[in-house]
Amino acid sequence: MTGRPESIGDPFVIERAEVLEVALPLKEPFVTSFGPTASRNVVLVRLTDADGRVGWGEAAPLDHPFYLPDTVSGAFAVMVEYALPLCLRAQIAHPGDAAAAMGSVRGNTFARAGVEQAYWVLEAVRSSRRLADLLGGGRDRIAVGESLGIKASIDDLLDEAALRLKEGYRRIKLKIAPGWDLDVVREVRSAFGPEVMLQVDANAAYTSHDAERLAELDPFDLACIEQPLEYDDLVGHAELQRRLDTPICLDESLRSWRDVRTALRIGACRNVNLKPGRVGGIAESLRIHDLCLDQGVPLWCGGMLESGIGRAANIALASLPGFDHPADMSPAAILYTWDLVDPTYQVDPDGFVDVPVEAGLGFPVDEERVRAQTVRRAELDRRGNVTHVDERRAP
Ligand code: OSB
Ligand code: MG
Repeated sequence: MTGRPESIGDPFVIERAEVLEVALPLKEPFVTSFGPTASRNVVLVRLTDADGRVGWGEAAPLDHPFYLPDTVSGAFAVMVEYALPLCLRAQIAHPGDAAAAMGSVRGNTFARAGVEQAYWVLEAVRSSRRLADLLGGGRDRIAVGESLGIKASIDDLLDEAALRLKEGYRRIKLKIAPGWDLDVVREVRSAFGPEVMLQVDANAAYTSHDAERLAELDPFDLACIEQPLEYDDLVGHAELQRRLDTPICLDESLRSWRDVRTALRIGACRNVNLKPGRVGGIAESLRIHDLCLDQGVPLWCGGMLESGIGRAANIALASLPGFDHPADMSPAAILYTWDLVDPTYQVDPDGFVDVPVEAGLGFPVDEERVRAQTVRRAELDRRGNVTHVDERRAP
């Protein structure tokens, strides 16, 4: 069990908190069953303590409310108006205390996770430890797969899958939707053979009436089918799982430890995608990790197309022993023209990403780029009062 990681124990003295909405230009739109994600902004938190040490966090909901209700604008507002003031006005000696201080906030998991990450990183900086060590992670590298969006043609998809497999990626995940499912899976399976680890992600594009069609995926030996039904339909997933051999993996439906416990108890899934942002942060993620490890449930770290700042938390988390399937962790080289950390991480020819050896976040933040790409910024003082807001819709 992971337990509560120890801290150095002194209360944090935060002098200044900044919230920055930063534009990250995607190389090409990421297309899922809910449509294309063409623009991608993230919300960063930058905490400065009384000794000038800095902790970064990232909230990475999508810009639009088509994946979950959370949006970039909503996260920005909740962080400035509630999440940060609650933390700044509380006694926080351990990052877990930040999660507790925000306990009265319902939903808004991405906003809470972004603020909480900044405290974890600050704790890692002030104790000169690697973020992974702070969380109890043991591995020095993590296995990664790619999540492939819906493409213009099956040939385009086969080309990209071939490229990633050649580059060493250890698993391929295909986005599916009605009309882009059985044929696509059949072609990919026959092109790359039975050895390739393959799974699909529907992003809630099906209904319980599609059970028969989804059962036709069973012969393709998929590692899982991710989130076939609506985000708020645990019972529907439990009924569907009874009709499928393929394990259902839940993503959107799992927004807390309690959700995961319920889902496992009623048989709504047999596989768990854990994204720290989606469940409200790292402290909640550690509890979910322990639950899955305890129950022997396959667990893997999902992604939200984060910048390297958010990905750093995912990498540290995925170094824990319960993560037994490859993570969605495509590097900036695939998704973006550049990253907000420099240097960023790469995937080695065996399909692994190194867990950074440096203390703190583990990657140097490119502050100049962050400032240049900032479209909206707010600043709070040590009492949680907003002292500055500015908006600049340039990038
Ligand atoms: O459903 O897992 C998802 C990206 C944005 C929103 C939701 C999802 C995804 C991905 C990409 O599949 C995973 C990644 O960050 O590489
Ligand atoms: Mg998903």
